[in-house]
Amino acid sequence: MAGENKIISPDTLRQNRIPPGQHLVRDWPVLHYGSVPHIKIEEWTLHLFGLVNEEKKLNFKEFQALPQIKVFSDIHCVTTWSRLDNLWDGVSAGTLAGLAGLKPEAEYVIAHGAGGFTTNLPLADFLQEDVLIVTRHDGKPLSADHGGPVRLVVPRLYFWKSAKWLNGLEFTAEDHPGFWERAGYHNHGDPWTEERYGRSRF
Ligand SMILES: Nc1nc2c(c(=O)[nH]1)N[C@H]1C(S)=C(S)[C@@H](COP(=O)(O)O)O[C@H]1N2
Ligand SMILES: [Mo]
Repeated sequence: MAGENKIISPDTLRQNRIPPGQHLVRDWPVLHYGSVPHIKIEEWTLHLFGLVNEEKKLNFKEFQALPQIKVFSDIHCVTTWSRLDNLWDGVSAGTLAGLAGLKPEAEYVIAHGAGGFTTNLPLADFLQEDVLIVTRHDGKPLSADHGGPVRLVVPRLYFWKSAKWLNGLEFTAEDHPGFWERAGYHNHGDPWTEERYGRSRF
């Protein structure tokens, strides 16, 4: 799937790119809990911690010095809108995992966003080649509304897994359901099998 340094998310190659129960939008809705934090680039850091060989805290300059790639992907929000044809720039999840070095016990990733937001995913989903820690969308710096300066993008899961205002990636042996997962969303969130809501609440 890799071109030069552009990854085509495999879901964009499906004959029908709209998962069941979703509809297409052309704009890009803004959705999150709470207010938008305005994070200065000079103050932003990304903490790689938990079950790693070498804990790291990267500033924006160090982050930008890592190999940059592009990912072409679709967005599927659990509130039923889908947005196709997004081009993202950033650093691959695998590059960051490799930088810190994962301990063999690591099975899950907890993505941390500003203000205490978390979302959880299995390491296997995080390490897919189209998972990106993003600084730009369609050629422009990511706006604060959409999670800038840096957010996570996990194209193959519902968009709530794509933590905005990302400031930490924690590698764990056990699963720790995050903010929306504890609020009733599904623990995994595959849009193709409609893993929308958790069994406990709905
Ligand atoms: N930090 C943080 N990230 C978050 C959320 C949030 O509440 N806080 N909401 C998630 C949800 S539910 C969605 S649908 C997407 C929306 O991203 P967008 O506003 O760029 O469309 O962000 C996700 N990431
Ligand atoms: Mo959402």
